[in-house]
Amino acid sequence: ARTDCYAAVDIGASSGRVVVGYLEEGLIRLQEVHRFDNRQVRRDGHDCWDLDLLSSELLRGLARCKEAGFAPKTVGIDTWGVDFVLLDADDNLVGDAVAYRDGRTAGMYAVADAIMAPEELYRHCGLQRQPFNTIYQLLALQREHPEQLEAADTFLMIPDYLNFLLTGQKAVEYTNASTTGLLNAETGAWDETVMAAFAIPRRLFPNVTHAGASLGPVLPEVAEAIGYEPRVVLPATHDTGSAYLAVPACEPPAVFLSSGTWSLLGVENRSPICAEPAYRANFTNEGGYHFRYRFLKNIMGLWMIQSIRRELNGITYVVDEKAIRKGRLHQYMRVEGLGHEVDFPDLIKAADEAEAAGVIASIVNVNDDRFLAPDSMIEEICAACDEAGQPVPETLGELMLCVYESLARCYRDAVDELASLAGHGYASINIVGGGCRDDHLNRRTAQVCGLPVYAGPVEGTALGNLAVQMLADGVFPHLKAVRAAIAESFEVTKVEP
Ligand code: LFR
Repeated sequence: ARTDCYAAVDIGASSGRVVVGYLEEGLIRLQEVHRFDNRQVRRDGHDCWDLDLLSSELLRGLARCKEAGFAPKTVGIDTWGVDFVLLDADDNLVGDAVAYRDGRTAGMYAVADAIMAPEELYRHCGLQRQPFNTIYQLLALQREHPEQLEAADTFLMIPDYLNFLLTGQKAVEYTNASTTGLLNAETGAWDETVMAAFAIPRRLFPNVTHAGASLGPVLPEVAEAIGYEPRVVLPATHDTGSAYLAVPACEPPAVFLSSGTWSLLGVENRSPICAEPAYRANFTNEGGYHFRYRFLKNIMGLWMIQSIRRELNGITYVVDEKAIRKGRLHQYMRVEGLGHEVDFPDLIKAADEAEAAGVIASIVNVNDDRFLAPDSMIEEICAACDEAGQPVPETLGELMLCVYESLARCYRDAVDELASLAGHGYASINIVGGGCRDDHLNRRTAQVCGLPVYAGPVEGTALGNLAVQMLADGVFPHLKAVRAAIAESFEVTKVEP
């Protein structure tokens, strides 16, 4: 098997993949060896991640590398941010890995604001306000299950936990830790003032470790199961941190957009911006690789489109409860002539046709929390249109046009905010991630924002993950060199406004 290669395990809220990367004649080559659907399970009244599913798919994916002829030198794991597990002194899980879209944080803004004003918290942590930030999840846990916090010995985020399963080492990686709301934006260390104010026990939190660090070889039983013995290296374990690393930054100054379940729109800065205007615009300062900061905004993103697709196909995202009856929405939306499972191209086509037919899109505020985890995304969008006195979509095309136009306008507003915060305009939008394959969205983004869109690479997150492993192994001397190799190795499509 080929050994001069690296494996990126990239797990998003909707799907996970294992991608092997290696260098061939100076170009970076990728091979996807495993892909799976992620999902949540309902436990003890909450939507939770299925850790058994994640760990078994992780092992299966690593084993598939070998089956595909690779025995990667190192493995790096990235996932979505903010979510965590607690381990007791014997390393057993305490409680469930509650998922960030779960409703447990309802009411926690009020609890938190009574302790520390949100602008003060922002001055410390520089994190955009989102109901699911780890700090609000921990406040919810304090109220519902204080005994869990008492029984806990260690706080690990999801990728940290998977790394622990692979190596037995407990480390909390910096980029993902920066999504907790507990890390000081300036120092990059746990903010003890914030932790003390919110009575979050500092003892649970291992000191932060940085991307590029090695956690050593996988445990013998893991090596046995997968058929080789890689070392585990920390990439930017926050998927968005990895994705931003892979942005080729065509036509600067460029706005970056990592497009997946979320649309993460922003720029890369050398220092955090925690002042009042950034707070008001609700931009975040997330920690990036090698002391870079992602100054960005979360936009609801493809989640809305993924949810519509799942709903039309009668698939549930959360297993057990909240099941959506198959067929009901088909009829309601009068989707005709499909006769097969709805896939993304069908949804794009429906929007294209509605646009060509001159449909005027209804517009919703995609960043309204009502779209975070509605029982029915379709009904939620229709209700939002209705409440705003706009035509309620009656066909799939009208619905999709509404989502696309609303997303594109939200992008435009965020670009405008960025420009006014930075004091200068931007020349282009660089989109990476699965969403950059959506031609309708690319085109409308270019048109509505009035900027050229550069779309690609699609596997941005896995690439960014691999980039840090290659840097750690000395394949490239510095970040600039990897980025140049990425720009040269992957096709980027330009879409004119
Ligand atoms: C994207 C992402 C975002 C984060 C959200 C929740 O996958 O990591 O950056 O805000 O998921 O963790």
